[in-house]
Amino acid sequence: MKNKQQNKAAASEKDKQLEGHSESGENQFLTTNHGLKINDNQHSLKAGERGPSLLEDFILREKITHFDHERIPERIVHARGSAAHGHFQVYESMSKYTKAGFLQDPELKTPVYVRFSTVAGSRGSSDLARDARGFAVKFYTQEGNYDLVGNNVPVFFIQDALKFPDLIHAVKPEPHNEMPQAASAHDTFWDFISLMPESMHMIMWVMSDRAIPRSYRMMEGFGVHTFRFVNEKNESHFVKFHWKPLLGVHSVAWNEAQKISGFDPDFHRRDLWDAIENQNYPEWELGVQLIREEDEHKFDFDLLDPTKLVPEEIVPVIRIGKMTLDRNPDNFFAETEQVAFHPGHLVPGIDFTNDPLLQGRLFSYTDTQLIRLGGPNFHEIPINRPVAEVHNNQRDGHMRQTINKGRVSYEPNTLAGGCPYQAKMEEGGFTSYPEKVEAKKIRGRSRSFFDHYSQAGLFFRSQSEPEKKHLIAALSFELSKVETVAIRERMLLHLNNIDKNLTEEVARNLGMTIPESSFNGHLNGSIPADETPGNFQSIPVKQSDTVSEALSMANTVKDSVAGRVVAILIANGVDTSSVDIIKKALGAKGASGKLIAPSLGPVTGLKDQILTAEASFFNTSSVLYDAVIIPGGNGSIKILSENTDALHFINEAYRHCKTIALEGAETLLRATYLKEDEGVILIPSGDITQKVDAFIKAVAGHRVWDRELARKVPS
Ligand code: HDE
Repeated sequence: MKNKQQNKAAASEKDKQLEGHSESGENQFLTTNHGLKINDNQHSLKAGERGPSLLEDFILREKITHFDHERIPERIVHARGSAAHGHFQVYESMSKYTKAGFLQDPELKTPVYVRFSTVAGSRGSSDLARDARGFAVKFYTQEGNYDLVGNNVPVFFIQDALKFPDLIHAVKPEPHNEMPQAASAHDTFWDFISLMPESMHMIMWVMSDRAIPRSYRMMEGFGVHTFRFVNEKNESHFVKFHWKPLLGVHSVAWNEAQKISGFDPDFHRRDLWDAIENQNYPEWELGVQLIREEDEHKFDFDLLDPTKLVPEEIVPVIRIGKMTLDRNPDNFFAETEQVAFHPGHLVPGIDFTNDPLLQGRLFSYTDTQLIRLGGPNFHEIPINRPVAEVHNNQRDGHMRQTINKGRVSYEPNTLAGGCPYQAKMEEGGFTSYPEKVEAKKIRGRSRSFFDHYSQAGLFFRSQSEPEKKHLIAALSFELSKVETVAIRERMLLHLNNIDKNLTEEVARNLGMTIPESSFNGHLNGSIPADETPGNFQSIPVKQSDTVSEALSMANTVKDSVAGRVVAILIANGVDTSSVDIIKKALGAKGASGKLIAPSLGPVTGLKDQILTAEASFFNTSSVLYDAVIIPGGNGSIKILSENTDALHFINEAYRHCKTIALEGAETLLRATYLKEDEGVILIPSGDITQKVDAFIKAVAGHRVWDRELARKVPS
């Protein structure tokens, strides 16, 4: 009962804060920003109809000035993003491990705002760039905001925050000509990477299909760093956070990604928006890997090293709760652009570790908001405001919203009865975990951070054959765009420490041979120069043949088509009852079918029933759909088999390993490149009712990637 009230209170408090201003109501006059009703919004004030404009025109000046200041600086990284509202609920109390209030009671619903993003591109760049994705969650808990600011990759490029500006400068468009946009396939990125052996594990992830997701809804999320859970008794466990999507983890093909960037650069944004509008609410389970304090040094890597993951086979992921996104934002700028995440937004029961990357982040995020959001009061912007009460003596500053009453803005005081006063630990006051630190000041890193290749190898070995092939193709693509041969050579040396076969294939694609290890320059993160030179020989390479099934998307969930979009190709003469059956069957499973015809507008079916084409071969492409189905009807099949755009559409879907079903369409089949496999479903005329479920089941499998191996289809 108490929690129902709390749920309502938190939700309605957040709603109140986000209550929008609507311009569509009745009896609303157009006004200036100061409330003056405007009589003419069409003409500026002039000295005569053909005369000069007057400086006196305060209405013109107000409107133009506001317009001139509409933009704020975009995020330095993660500029391109999309977000949604939702809530989180824990499955059962985690009190044994943490006292965090939002992880105690299964009845408590905590509002969340989640922003997904790419990293390198500008605000207007394509969603489908090859890149890691940001996965930032703001929990509006009753103890204050908690932000879990993670990525869809469990590791990072670098081990120390000091290298972050270098990494980002290297990946961003090159400074002399601002090219290429939202792409790592250029010299400066690979120059830097080739000198940073510690980045090799993350390189394996970003060259894998994880970096071209099918949808934000089908991505895993990771907290990356090791954090701490702290319970009421002040006992700590190390914790790694995971988000597991209930739709499974799926991606598109690289050739497809490049084309989607042209056909619909908003592909992921649209997908998230449409899914929520259609009530296919995306869901993730929050998973934790818990490690006892005394086990900290039992791994063959350092828990503080953000370039390492803890294999799920060693420490299982326990699913502790569920997050559901069920409301689109009302205003992109006010919410998604102005939301300010920060790994330092904590609640009692969660704490940091000494991961040197995390430690640097704790400085960066407030600093960046000061410039981006214009001052120290960004926490007062509705999307950033906690539902917990805020009382402190902070005052004034740019755009202050709160009108603090009274004359006291200091502590301790007697004039305000001592308020606001400090909270004891048992009253919910935050205290840092009293970790013992005894050390000399040093600029350096622990030797336990020096193994840069083992987990890169683990990742590669754990991939399925199609995934390995994609990764090799991605590396070949990226390195072929690098003009400086010495950079490519250095990369081949690194790859050779990861997997010989991988390196040979990439070298072959680049028309190169693997060089002898001869680099004697400075490699970051190798054993320090006073012990051995910083070159390839000084980096330990361990041999192993272990694999981790959790690292391959081949082992993901494949049981849902919710939110998937299927292309239904039709032309005059189509069997409209088949179309009807397909649409209903897809709709029943939360998927949708889009009617695509040689031209937009009416399509006359059998028995003269009229359908309306929602898209045509002029304005759409197979890359925007998850699967293709061609309903029967001799007239329609004949037209489509003679239409080169239709044939290209089907062939391309086949190339991208999609499921394709054809009803009574032997002529059409013969005109395409298709060969029968588990993803090519031939339906005898009139059998659509019996076969449509088999089609939907195949679509849930996402892609028939093995087609590439068996049929030698390029992806
Ligand atoms: Fe960030 N990062 N980051 N980062 N990061 C930002 O903060 C930074 C890192 C991540 O949707 C910035 O508000 C440093 C790791 C996400 O608004 C900035 C370092 C991970 C988002 C910043 C890192 C992330 C950001 C830019 C190395 C995965 C987008 C604008 C020490 C765990 C959040 C902003 C959103 C955003 C700094 C490394 C995730 C500049 C200095 C590792 C998801 O403050």
